[in-house]
Amino acid sequence: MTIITPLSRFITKSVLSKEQSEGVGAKIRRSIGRPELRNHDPFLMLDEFDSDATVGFPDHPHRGFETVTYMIEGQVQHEDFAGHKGTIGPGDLQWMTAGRGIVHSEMPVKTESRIHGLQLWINLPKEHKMCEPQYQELRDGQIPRATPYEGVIIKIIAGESHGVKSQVYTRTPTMYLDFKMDKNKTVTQNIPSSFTGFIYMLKGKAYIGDKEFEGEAHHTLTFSEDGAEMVKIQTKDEDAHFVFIAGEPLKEPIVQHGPFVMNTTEEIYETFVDYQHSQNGFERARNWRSSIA
Ligand code: FJE
Ligand code: FE
Repeated sequence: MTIITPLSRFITKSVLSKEQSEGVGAKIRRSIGRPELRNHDPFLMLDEFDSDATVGFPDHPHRGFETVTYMIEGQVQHEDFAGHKGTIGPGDLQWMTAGRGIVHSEMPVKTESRIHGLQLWINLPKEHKMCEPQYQELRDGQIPRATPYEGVIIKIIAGESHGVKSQVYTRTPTMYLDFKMDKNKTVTQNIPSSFTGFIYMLKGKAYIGDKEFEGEAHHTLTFSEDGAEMVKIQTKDEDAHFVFIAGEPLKEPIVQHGPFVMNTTEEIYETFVDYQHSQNGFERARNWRSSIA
């Protein structure tokens, strides 16, 4: 018997993200997490935010997962209940492991006319859900690039591409790549056979897989789960900008209540109690108010 492995993953679904409101007046396009894209283990949510600077995400908690903020344009300030504070500018990355608990505020720098970026929520495996919070912060210039061909630039936010590796530590094995392709280019991207993944298009058009499935801006294109270890991506008469995100599914039960993501309803209940009583990781939430919101 011969088993024929397809050359490239193919696209199983293409879903448009329409604009909606989140936080305080922020305009977002939800990719992963919207009704048609609910179960994408290990990913919980992907939002493309694109707003003016009058809006934001004031003081709110997280537990049990990671938030990965990647700026495209403009600047977002953040401040947490432990005094960790900073600004994320164009091309910069903030990889925040909330672990047992973070309360923070994410607000645009008020002098900016536009804030545009992506926030990805990655679930944590059971053994890491209650870990100490950690930040991995990289400026645009510190994120490595691969240029496999002229006119193809890949920023390696997490994982590996064309021999270039990211130093970001991923508790949930994750690849996060930012592709900028000129028109009429072809590139292949390796992907571990067990990973689930998708492309989120930011600009232009790309053709994915051997069947050349067309992807346009604000669409999420999910990969087949057939074990193929490569994705073929082409551009034709337009340049393209997209992110390629893939990860090892955790295959653990998920109980999510807004910004808390645990394995059981019991753990979610304990989280409410911990947050309410400022304990078990939320000690510093007591009477804390951010200075930026
Ligand atoms: C959150 C609603 C929210 N997408 N994109 C409920 F809006 C948020 C939240 C964000 C967020 C923040 C940034 Cl900087 C970018 C985002 C949702 O903060 F955490 C809950 N629970
Ligand atoms: Fe947050």
